[in-house]
Amino acid sequence: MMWTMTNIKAYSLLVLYFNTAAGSVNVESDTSKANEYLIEKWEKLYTSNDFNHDGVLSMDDIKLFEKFYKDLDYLSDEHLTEIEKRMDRIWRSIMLNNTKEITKVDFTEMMKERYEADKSIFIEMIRDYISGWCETMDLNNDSFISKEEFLTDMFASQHNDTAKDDEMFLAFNPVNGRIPVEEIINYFIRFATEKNESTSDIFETAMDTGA
Ligand SMILES: [Ca+2]
Ligand SMILES: [Ca+2]
Repeated sequence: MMWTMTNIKAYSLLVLYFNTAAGSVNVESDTSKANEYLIEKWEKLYTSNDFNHDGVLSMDDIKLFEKFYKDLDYLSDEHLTEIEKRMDRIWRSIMLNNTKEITKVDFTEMMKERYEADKSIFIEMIRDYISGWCETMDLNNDSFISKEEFLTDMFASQHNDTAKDDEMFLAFNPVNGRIPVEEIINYFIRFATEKNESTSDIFETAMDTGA
């Protein structure tokens, strides 16, 4: 059969159709690679979560965090059990990948694999992590983080430099002395997933300055 202009047009449309269809599939399961900047931020996350500074992430770190809340002496046993249950789950499944301890290299490799496998599942995992964290931090359960709640959490995380913690709190632009939980969640998701180095990042800055 001779190729007429109509055949060619129909063929082009067909190619266009399949390319678009393939394109939309790609958007749904974005498997693009992590870049160096993102991997560096995951390394910073690892280091800032090594609460007992022994160079490795393990359950010991989160137990130290939980102990701080226990020692506060004003939370009910019920509330403390909730915190412990929530933080143990997050730590075990998200940070330690259900192992006893994880090295920095293995941690970033795990994050890279999760990120590259499926962006939307990765984002949901990060949301689960930071939401759980905020629920613990929000002691009076009003969906806002007061300076007192923020500092309590920083101390529990062994970040005891009050001046730096203050600076980090102010970086969130608190309104009437409080930060909406939703804002912290969004900032953290950006920190853990944004590949573009040019956007300023509250969490990264804080980790760089050692808050
Ligand atoms: Ca540790
Ligand atoms: Ca609160």
